[in-house]
Amino acid sequence: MTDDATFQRAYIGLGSNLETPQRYVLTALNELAMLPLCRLNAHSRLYASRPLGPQDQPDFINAVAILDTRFSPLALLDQLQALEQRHGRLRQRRWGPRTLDLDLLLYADSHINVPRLRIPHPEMTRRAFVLVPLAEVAPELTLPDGQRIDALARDMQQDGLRVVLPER
Ligand code: ROI
Repeated sequence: MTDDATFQRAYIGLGSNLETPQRYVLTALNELAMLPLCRLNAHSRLYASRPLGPQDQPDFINAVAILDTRFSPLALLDQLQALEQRHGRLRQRRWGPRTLDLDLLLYADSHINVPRLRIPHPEMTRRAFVLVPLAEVAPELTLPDGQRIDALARDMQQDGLRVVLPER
């Protein structure tokens, strides 16, 4: 028996659209890899996406990471929020531009609904910039309600979503 048994699989959505968004996302991936009690299992390529919400803001860079963790969901959320703060998370208005967003999308097969945290992330199935990178790293994944991620991603309007890193 290895201690792997205590790791739970979490999926994290990353997003940034201020200053140097590719750098923010790449740095955040490195920092996820260095979190205590966690192992960065995989991450998607980096995608550029048109902003959902107000259009008078720059395009976003989005990616998804698979993080195996021994933190509880709320302890992991604390870690992600501390990481956002360390990046001087700038967020002037709701649905406006931000330097770094880290969304806890899924945690094992958990359903969580507390004021600080809802899992699965309530918006994830409506967002191509989440579903497409998620299907890239976890094509076999199903949501706790049985929906397949690859099918959801395929059925999604992917307008404006394009891979920017690695360059081809
Ligand atoms: N739009 C895109 N394309 N990507 C995001 O990560 C993102 N994040 C947000 C809002 C402002 C809703 N729009 C977004 O928080």
